[in-house]
Amino acid sequence: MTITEDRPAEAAGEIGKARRRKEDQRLITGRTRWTDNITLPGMLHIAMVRSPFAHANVKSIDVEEAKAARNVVAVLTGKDLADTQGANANAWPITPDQVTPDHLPMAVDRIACAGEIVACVVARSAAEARDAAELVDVDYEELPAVLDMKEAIKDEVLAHPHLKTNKSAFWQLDSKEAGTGGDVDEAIAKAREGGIVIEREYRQQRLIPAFMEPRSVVVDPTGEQITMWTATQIPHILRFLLAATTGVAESKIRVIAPDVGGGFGGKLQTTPEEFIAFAVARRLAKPVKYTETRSESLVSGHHGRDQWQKLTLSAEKDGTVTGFKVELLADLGAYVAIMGGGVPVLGAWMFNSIYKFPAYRFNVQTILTNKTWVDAYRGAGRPEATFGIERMMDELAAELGVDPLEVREKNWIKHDEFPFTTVAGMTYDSGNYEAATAKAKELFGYDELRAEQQRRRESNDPVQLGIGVSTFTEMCGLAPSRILGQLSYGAGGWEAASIRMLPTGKVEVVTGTSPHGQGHETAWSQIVADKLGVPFEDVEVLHGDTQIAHKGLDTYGSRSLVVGGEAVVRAANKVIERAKPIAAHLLEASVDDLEFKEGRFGVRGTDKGISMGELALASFAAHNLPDGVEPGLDADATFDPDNFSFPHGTHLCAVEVDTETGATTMRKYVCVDDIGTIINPLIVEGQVHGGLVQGIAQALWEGAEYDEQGTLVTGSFVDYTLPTAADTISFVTDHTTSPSTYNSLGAKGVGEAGTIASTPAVVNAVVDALRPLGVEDVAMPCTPERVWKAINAGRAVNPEGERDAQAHFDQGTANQDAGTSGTDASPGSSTSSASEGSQS
Ligand code: MCN
Repeated sequence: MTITEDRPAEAAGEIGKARRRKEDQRLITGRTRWTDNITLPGMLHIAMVRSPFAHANVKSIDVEEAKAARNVVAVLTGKDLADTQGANANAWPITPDQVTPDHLPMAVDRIACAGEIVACVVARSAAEARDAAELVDVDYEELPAVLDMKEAIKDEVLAHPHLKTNKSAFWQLDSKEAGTGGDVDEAIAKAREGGIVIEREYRQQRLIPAFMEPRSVVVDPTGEQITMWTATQIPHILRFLLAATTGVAESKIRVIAPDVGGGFGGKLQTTPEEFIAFAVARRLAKPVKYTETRSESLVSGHHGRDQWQKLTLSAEKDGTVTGFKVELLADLGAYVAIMGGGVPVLGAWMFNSIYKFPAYRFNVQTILTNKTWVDAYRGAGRPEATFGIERMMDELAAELGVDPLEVREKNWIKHDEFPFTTVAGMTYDSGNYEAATAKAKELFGYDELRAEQQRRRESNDPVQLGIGVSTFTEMCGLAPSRILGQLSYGAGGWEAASIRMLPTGKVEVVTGTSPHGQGHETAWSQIVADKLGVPFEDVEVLHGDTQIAHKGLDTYGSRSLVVGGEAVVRAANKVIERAKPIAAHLLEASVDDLEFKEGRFGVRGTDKGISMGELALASFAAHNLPDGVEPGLDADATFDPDNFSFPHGTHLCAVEVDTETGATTMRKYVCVDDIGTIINPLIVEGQVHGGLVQGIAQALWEGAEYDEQGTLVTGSFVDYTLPTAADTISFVTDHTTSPSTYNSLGAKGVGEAGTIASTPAVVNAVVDALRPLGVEDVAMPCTPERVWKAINAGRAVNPEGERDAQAHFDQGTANQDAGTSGTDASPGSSTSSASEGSQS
């Protein structure tokens, strides 16, 4: 069953209808304008000269040969652009004393990571610019680079010597100090006496957002304004930061995000390339274009995740959790990017997840290294947290020898306990973990698969079955603004919408959100058609242009529907309110006698009525309006929610692990998500599918790796294992519905849910398959090599497992470098495992 199958194609209203996305026609057929398709008269092309070194002084740059190359117009260095290039800003300093290195778009005298830009060539064609970039001769003095965050924390080798430290910020949330729970140290100490303490260390490997459309920017400085087209998620934030850091008046900058081919957080950034293109266009007074190659994208677009998690969970012997301590090291890379240290901090409110933990502490030390900067990647902080807690709940279940769902159920918030304020201080409005789990178990065939697993274990089947569980929640739609302010977050959490009623009865919706694959044009049309009773086809949605949608906070953090969609609802309600006195006047009735239904004001008890379309024309003509009523029905609204939205769900995954080769094959994946009211089930299903693939990819395939010199060795798709449709299986998706109380739609976000939930489900499944062989963990990505090594290492520490596996393995190949270890696992004792793969 899928979400779309159990919903009528024609829902009663527009909300809930599985509409095909109206934007897809142009997106899929390519009849649209991507930034790289834009060609302006006299346009010049930029190629970047990037450092091959991770850390170096720039002693000199010889540009003469490049300048003399055919059709080269200019070669510019950081010194040339010094006064005009602006700066890459960190918009979320997580502490007042955060150490934040200056981040110039183009380095002037020192570079701090490979791929950093030291010069650019401007030529009449992109090919000529690239060729000439090869001729720029940079004399580097290589400096020692620090690449591993556990080394960096020692401050022996410095990523930025003048800062005297690699430690950027330390941030903590403690339930005892916050008054939201007890003392976690006490809880752990007590459990060491007579309960259970589980200690684990997990690695969130570095990932690279790999959107379909590489980043591209065109800048035209020749008009009254400087216009920038760019493949971004954040045109409004970008315009603000361009203005704030270059001194150009905001009113003189127009940023347009045309159709954007994916972002996944990777385009939630003000990039050096955008600033450089802006500065070069201004300097040469000519339109310019820069489009990155895929290799440039992988090395210099921001990366995601990259954390070490040290987790300590205490419980009573019956499995009731008494405390949870989270200590993170987060590698920020060379600079503190726009969200920077805020990404791991987002996990602070989510590590406790759906559980009623009485005591909790979260802290994170953010660290600077000589690698590409790290920032938001689908889920941003919440996948990491979900992974940590869901892996720990499995470890607790293993310790107790009970089913992983049993220990979760013992600890989760029951459906009649909402609203519930968690130990991290968040108030969850609604949810039903029991219902989602029951539905998921049924769709999965949980008991049958467990029985099959048992059979395979008993028969020593070389292909073992693993079942992974992830009962997750997340918070999306960052809000309200005043709380974000208290957290020093640089922006608000509101969103804006305008509805323009055109004289013909057609409707234009202007939204501050900036979709890049999420289908807002369709969903917002459905909302407006539903609220105003106008045909879906009559609604046009305008977005992503600061001149048209002058107010907005863009698209990230699964905020668009719950904040921006609700702003659309509020604007629609205002349109109805504006139309009401005009309708009453024209119908010669009292406002109190009117009712609005299906796009028509009717007079109760009569057949008299007037449609929205007729009112739009009447208010435009303004020939017969009531006294004091202004012409037009247009309305603006902004919405600043009182709280986040808290989607949740139960994801179940079955994998088959070939214990002879280490290969993992997905067998079945079922997810039941609860995202409250669904606007468009087809879009939601697409969002869930895409999200799942990204989360599964972290578990099984993807990982950025650097060599000892700080060169990204996964710098192309040959080495960076991005999955394709062929790598995945058909997912079974379904839902339960616990409406949100924080917006009138009752909706919760979905854009990141699949990614957040799926990674631990898959790793839990892999470990579950191998646990009888003594395996307690496999470092991500769980490649065949790592799984194979883990089996061998597991066998080495678990004689029973060794006996079980005897038939299949050669004892002589046991390898301890497997990202796994197991120790005493008897109840009442501490257990610990550290997992580290070969990644730095
Ligand atoms: N929706 C719905 N009913 C709900 C929830 C959502 O019909 N209860 C619909 C919305 O109307 C919207 C879509 O689902 O059309 C996603 O909504 P939402 O959860 O509000 O997420 P955003 O629109 O804010 O999108 C951001 C989110 C994030 S943070 C990442 S990362 C991500 C994602 O969306 N990147 C994407 N999905 C992506 N999809 C594509 N194709 N490309 C990306 O780069």
